[in-house]
Amino acid sequence: MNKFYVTTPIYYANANAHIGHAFTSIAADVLARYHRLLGDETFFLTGMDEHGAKIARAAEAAGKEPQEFTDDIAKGFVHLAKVLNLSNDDFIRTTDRQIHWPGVFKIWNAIKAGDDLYEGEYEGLYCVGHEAFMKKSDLKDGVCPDHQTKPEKIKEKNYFFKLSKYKKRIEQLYESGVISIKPKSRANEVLAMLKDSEDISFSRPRKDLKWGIPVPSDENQTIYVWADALTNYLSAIGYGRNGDWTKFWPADVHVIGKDILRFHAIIWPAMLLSAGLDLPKSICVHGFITVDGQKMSKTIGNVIDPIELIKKYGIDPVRYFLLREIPSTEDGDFSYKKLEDRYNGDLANNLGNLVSRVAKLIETKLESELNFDEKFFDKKVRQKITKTEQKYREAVENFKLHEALTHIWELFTFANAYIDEKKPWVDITDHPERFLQTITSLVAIIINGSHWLEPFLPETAGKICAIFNQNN
Ligand code: ME8
Repeated sequence: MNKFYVTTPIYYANANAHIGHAFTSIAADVLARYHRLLGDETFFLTGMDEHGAKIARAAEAAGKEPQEFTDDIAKGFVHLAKVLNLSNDDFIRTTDRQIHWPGVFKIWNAIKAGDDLYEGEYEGLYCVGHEAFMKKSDLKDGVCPDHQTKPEKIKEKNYFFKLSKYKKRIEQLYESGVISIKPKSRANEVLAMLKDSEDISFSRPRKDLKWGIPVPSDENQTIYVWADALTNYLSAIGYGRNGDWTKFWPADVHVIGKDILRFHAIIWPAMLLSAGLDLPKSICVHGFITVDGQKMSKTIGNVIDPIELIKKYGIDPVRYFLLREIPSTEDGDFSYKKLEDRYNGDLANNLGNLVSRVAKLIETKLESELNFDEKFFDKKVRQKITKTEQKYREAVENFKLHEALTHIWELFTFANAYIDEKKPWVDITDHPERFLQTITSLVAIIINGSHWLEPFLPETAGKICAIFNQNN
């Protein structure tokens, strides 16, 4: 049996989730469910990134202790996972001292033992929003273009990680495709970013960053975001604790947004190489969602709360909209109008009508049992189903989830047209064999289509299977 391990980023516990987070999680859920359908032993991980100055400040602003604050935010994300109908097997939190911290200590020590950490003095411009140092050239008019804040000048003692030692090997990973990045165009971005990559600061003074994991054997330093956050992918499956973490490691897919490509495609592989661990097999990178053409922001007041959206439209219409309307690897736009158009056009008119037309024909006109024997099958339909499955699988495996849905819907459109063309009700008395063939072919389309739909719209697929007495 194959194994399949898929992850989402761990989300910052500084604010509640928005549809961007929901999109990443749903996309990863599709991959997990798809691999379960194939029979692979699957592990799907999501969770929270809870340390750092940004979170400590958000807690302070809310008048709470950081742990209490992150507990509340994490509760919201756990609830969202349920509402999104995610099939995650685990939910990791970086504040978990039993589950996460031992893994972080272990990777830190492994990197140190490989002589890849050294003490140095860091002087630079620090953006709290990014939790990262920035170059002057990254700024626009002296402020961070993403957060519109002036970075702080910082001079401090840090441990540094010898990232530059791994540049050549990382370059080869992408040139030879050892780690496959989807879409491929992002690999070129990684190679360009790699050219500017230098050793990175791997810890911060404890006095400036109290809300974090202490460096083993140096209580004056706190482990910085890289070793703390990225290690979640290992700690969750048992790295640093007892247990067979190699059962699922290496990750088969890290699903991420384009904003954290450098962390996952350069820093993470370098850490793993240094610690002598296997590398993830692929990284699927999606774009960003805008709202009515604008960046989502609290200041503009256009942040879309997925829970509210689902309350209004139901889970599957929201999953469908995000997975069909937003091209998986590019930026896409959310609007209520687009969501409603997709809902009415694709779900209600196309799929909804198909299911009710065929169910009604069976209920009112079919007197014999359905028989899926080849002779009751229209060859044209058989070919259409096979071709659709091939295109669907290729699309999912290339992280083109919107295309996979397009292929399924083409099949449903075909089926609706097939009913119009065959007019099965005309055949009931004079050509019962032909009637049976048409109905069998239509039911086969619906059953196959809803089977492939399960990873995308589990609730809808389940309902359709129940109507046609099939187990999904
Ligand atoms: O970066 N459209 O956490 P984060 C689509 N903790 N996706 C979006 C989005 C948008 N407008 N905005 C956010 C962090 N995302 C770190 C990650 S991983 C070891 C550490 C999604 O809460 C997208 O997946 O800022 C992006 O990569 C992620 O949320 C960033 O989440």
